[in-house]
Amino acid sequence: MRLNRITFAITPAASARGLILAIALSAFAAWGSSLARADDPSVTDAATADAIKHWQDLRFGLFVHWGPVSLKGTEAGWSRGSEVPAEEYDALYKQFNPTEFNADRWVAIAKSAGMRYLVFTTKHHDGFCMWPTKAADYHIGQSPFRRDVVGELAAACRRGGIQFSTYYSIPDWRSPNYGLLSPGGSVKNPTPNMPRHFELVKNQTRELLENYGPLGVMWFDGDWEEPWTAKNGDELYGYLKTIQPSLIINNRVSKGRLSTNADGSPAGKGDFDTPEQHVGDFDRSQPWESCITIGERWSWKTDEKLKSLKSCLQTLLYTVGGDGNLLLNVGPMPNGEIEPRQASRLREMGAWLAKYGEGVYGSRGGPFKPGDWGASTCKGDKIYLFVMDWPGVGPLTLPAINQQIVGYRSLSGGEANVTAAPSGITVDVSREHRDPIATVIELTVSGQAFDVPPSPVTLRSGSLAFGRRATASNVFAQMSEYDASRAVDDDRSTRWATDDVATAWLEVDLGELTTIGRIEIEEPEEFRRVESFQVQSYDGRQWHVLLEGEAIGPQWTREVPPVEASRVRLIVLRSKGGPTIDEFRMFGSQGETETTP
Ligand code: FHN
Repeated sequence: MRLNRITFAITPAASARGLILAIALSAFAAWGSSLARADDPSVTDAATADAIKHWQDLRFGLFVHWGPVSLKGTEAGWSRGSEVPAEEYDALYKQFNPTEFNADRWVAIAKSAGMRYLVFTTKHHDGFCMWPTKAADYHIGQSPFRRDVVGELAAACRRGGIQFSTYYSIPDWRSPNYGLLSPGGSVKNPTPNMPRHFELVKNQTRELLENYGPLGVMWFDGDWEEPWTAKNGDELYGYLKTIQPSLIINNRVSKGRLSTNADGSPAGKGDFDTPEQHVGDFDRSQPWESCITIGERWSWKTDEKLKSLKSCLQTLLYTVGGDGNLLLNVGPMPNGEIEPRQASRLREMGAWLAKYGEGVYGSRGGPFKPGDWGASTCKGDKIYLFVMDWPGVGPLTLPAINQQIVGYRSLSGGEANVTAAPSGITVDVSREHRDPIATVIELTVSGQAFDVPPSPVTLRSGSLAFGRRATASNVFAQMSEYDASRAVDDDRSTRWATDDVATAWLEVDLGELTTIGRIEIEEPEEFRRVESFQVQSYDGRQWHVLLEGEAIGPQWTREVPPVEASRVRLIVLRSKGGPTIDEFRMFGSQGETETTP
């Protein structure tokens, strides 16, 4: 229990023994009252609820994956015993001396991005601790660097006024007690001792709270591994709340990343959901945070391919529009610096947010749900529209709402033109003032904007595949959020994704013979992997090759001589990594764009 600073008005006559006794009694009282508070579910829930509200208002945080593995430029944990022999990996700390590490500089970079909290990997699956833990013999204090990285970061965050949180991996593939070993948790430990591992987890997470707390979030990882049970997670959740009632704990303390399992059963404990490498679904009931990399990897890699400014900012806007937080990850270099390219991308984000980000912080998602059109947030009597795509030159049509629109203005330049009718709300800004990242329009309504019922906005592409039955040869981890239907939903914030396969197919059933004159395919900017593909059509008797291509990219469009087809499929013949497609669209001789509320 971290003791509050205890001060006494001490008369010269007070004896040292009396002072020690007074401090001890006061400390015991503080400890006892905190336990009492933590035992009282109403107070603990209130503490958690207040902490979650504050955390949600922060909206945007920096995730940092860093450790001695940065010397190899490979993934933390996962490369131990695969790209890097385990013995070599485990000795990396002996040469780890990041002389350019400066916690205040990291915090300054986070703040320049508009980030308001920071989550740091105190211990990843490789078991190395970035603080001088007393509970294990494998930590930063034994490296040439010796300094307490976690402690310096915690202090710098406090100085910088941003919330500090700790990532802690439950899996420890180096530990003789954990149930799974390297490479990548793929080897069963013949002599595990999970009760002892549980004690290590409790002792180390208590150290983090007592030495560096109060923390914002204890960010656990490792939910997918079977040696750890939901019962372990629930017990650990309760234990940590007795140490810091206001602590927020993510749902990876238990099993699963969403609050309900695929079969609808409730998942284990956790204060927020943790969708990874994608924007979570719109959800105002369960707090959630998407964790996403600024490049392709979590840890440092020399030739990392960074996402564009547009991709990073639109990811943030889609996330807050869904009522979620975004935790955007960087992997610092072995010398302790955040790579200048990544720092620059973050500063660019901050520059845009400084001008147009009013609706990002302290707001809630909706009422207009995210979609191809963009996203929206609300705060007080304001609705913020982040329009990312327009139906051609025309205005955007939004569903009518149950409140009056009493004012509007463009925050990103030009004049907004807004009209409201029972059929819907039309919103327009002249083309020259439409921001390529997002045109930001503020609506003022007659009541509390959060009370407007959420509704979808559909920017119909006119694709004949829209909503049609789609199937695929492979779906990532069999997860519905990545199934074939996500490639025909006219929603670029969703995608069909696959496991790490080199070939795959995606097929659309049009229901009846239909004339096809144009094909459009969209591959996510950050996952361009297809190297060779075909588009084939089925005329009721046999398949015909319609088109062939190599790279797809963000917008691949080809006209074809009109052909009759009842089914159309994309066959990926070669891909570096599992192919993933945002949209697979097909049109008659002319595709139209229209919006319908
Ligand atoms: O295996 C880890 C991975 O290295 C990274 O830390 C991510 C971040 O959320 N979590 C696990 C993969 O889901």
